[in-house]
Amino acid sequence: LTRSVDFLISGMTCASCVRRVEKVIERVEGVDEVSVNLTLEQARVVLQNSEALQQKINEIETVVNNTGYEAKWLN
Ligand code: 9UX
Repeated sequence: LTRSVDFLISGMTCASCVRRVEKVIERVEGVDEVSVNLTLEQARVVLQNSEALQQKINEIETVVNNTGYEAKWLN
């Protein structure tokens, strides 16, 4: 079972930014798929369903923020 979660990602200005954000999110345990759209400034993340879903969302925000961008969960 998986869940799709969307984030607003601020601060990306080129395709390399997009790849950088995708890579750091991909490394989070429990993440199955990541797709970042530069124009929409959004990331769509497919996560394995878990009872720690909110913690996973917080972790994704933190790794993106630590990479120099700003992620905000779109709930
Ligand atoms: Mo492109 Mo993004 O030269 O930080 S990688 S702007």
